Amino acid sequence: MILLNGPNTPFGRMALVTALELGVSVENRVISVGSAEWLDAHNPLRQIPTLLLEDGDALFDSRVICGYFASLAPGVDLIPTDLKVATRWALVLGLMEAGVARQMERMRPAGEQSPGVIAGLERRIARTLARLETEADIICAEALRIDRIATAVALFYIDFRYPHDWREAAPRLARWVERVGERPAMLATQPR
Ligand SMILES: N[C@@H](CCC(=O)N[C@@H](CS)C(=O)NCC(=O)O)C(=O)O
Repeated sequence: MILLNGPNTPFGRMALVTALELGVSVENRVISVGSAEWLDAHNPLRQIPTLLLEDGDALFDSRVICGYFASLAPGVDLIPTDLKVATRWALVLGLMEAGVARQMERMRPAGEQSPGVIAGLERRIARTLARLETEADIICAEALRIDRIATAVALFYIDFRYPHDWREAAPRLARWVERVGERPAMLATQPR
């Protein structure tokens, strides 16, 4: 199977880290999604990540892909049926979305950017980081779980696209993510 991915999408990185951590064999193919008209036939949203299966079917979005990878490694409780974990995962996906949306806004021509939109997204990011820090006791552990993988990927994406000193306000997350960043799956998937 082929994971259609980008060079620095947090959603795609989360999916790839999940596969690597679970030992699921997948070909990671980095594409230019903006010009990939051929992708529409597999995913009309023309978004990455999209997973192409051997039988020609396509799976998206990143949550579904992670769920599929988890189904291939039943010995690991990667996505427990715990609504608190599911909600934390949704929160972290929202953090990724806010980071991506901020980046998209900043890539618009200078005169077309909205400082108000950017400031609103930065406030959303700050609120989310503050909430995650209050849950650090639950997040900052070694056992493989989807909310932890997603949190680590999201924090590194914030560093990559919105470098600022979030660590002072979230010291426990900051210490934990340094350790997680040394895992082979994280080192192998660093944004370019
Ligand atoms: N909800 C989707 C979001 C995926 C997404 O936003 N992907 C971005 C890259 S970070 C993308 O494909 N952007 C291209 C576009 O939307 O035109 C998921 O979780 O996979």
